[in-house]
Amino acid sequence: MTEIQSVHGRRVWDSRGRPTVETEIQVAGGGVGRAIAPAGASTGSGEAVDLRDGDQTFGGYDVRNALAAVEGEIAKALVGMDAADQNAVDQALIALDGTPNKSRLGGNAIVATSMAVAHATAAARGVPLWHSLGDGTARTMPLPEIQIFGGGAHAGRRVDVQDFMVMATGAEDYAEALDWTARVYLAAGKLMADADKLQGVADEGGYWPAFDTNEAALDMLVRSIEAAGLVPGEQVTISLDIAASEFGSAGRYRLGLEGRELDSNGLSEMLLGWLERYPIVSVEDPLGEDDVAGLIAFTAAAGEKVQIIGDDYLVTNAERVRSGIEKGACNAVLVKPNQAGTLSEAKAAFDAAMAAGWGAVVSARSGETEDVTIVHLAVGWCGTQLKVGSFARSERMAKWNEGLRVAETVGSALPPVSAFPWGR
Ligand code: 2PG
Ligand code: MG
Repeated sequence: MTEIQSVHGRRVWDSRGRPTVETEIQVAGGGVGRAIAPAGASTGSGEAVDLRDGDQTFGGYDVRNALAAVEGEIAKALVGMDAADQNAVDQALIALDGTPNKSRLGGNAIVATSMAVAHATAAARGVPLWHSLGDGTARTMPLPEIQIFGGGAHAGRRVDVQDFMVMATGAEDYAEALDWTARVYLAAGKLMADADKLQGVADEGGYWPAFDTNEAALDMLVRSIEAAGLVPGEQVTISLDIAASEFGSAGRYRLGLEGRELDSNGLSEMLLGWLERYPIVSVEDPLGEDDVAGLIAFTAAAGEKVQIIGDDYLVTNAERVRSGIEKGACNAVLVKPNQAGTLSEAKAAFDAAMAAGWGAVVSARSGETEDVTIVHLAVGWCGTQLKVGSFARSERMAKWNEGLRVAETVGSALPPVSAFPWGR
């Protein structure tokens, strides 16, 4: 019923207007699944690498070689395999590529194929993907983490911090979390317009950060929550992705906005000060991917009360997650399937975190499409958090809206606060 019959690669376009890879798989019995590779801008050095043509076409971002890999080598290896055996398919993809970072066939070719296989299996079974992945055991929806201001590499480095986000931690359910976030997003837009700072949006749909300091963005975020008629710190909390690898390495950090340089301790102190002054419950990549000592020190100082997410440092890699757990660096992992390259590897990183009582946040990339696979992963794996970007632009809204559809079957309830690292 689920024997792979055909594998087809298609060139489609992402939210930055760049080419990307869509794979379509057909299995015996007629089930068809397709998935599209997303793309990061602030990538960790340990991620699976996309295969880009690197020639004159589309700034070197074209994917004809990756598509040729899907239609050629990958199709040849996968036709005849059982799509329902995701692990066997993923192992075949890993072996076929043969490199540690999937650079030969391309992380983009491999992740689109790996996800398409899961979709084809679900289609053959006649159930939604979340159900097919988790045997339908999901009973809660993940808590949305939603960007209000974009920054860093997603906004021409206008401010240093990459994502200023909110989480409707006091919301009754998933639907209410979206309602509250919509109110905050609208209120932020109005405040930006009133302050003559409304200049459009950044890569993930958050408002363009026309601020003089990083703190000014935090102040405006708190005011936006209040202006939406919600209580900061009780109903709606703040979550930041510092993405520190983008402005520092070897323990030296250059805050472009303020024109000053900080060492690892200095950056930590600045962030710990923010934790005192603002209702922040989650901080991603507070220090650079190579600053493990800094991550350990920051986790020791703040890990009891806030979630500390490793993105560039852990790159959705189970071994790295286990090493982070051992060292006490971070207490949560960001799970991006294309950082790992295959669904099985992403799931292994997710499982390693959950087994240790860590948080796990299933995440989109800054370059996205209408593909909604990550919503199904978060629900099907019984994940507790989902990060998709802002509350605008349809590559983001497609995912929040898919969550509303899934919630009609799963129920809209959110996980209890004890499920989160900041709630224990
Ligand atoms: C991140 C992501 C999403 P990118 O850093 O967490 O915000 O960005 O996809 O550019 O790596
Ligand atoms: Mg990040």
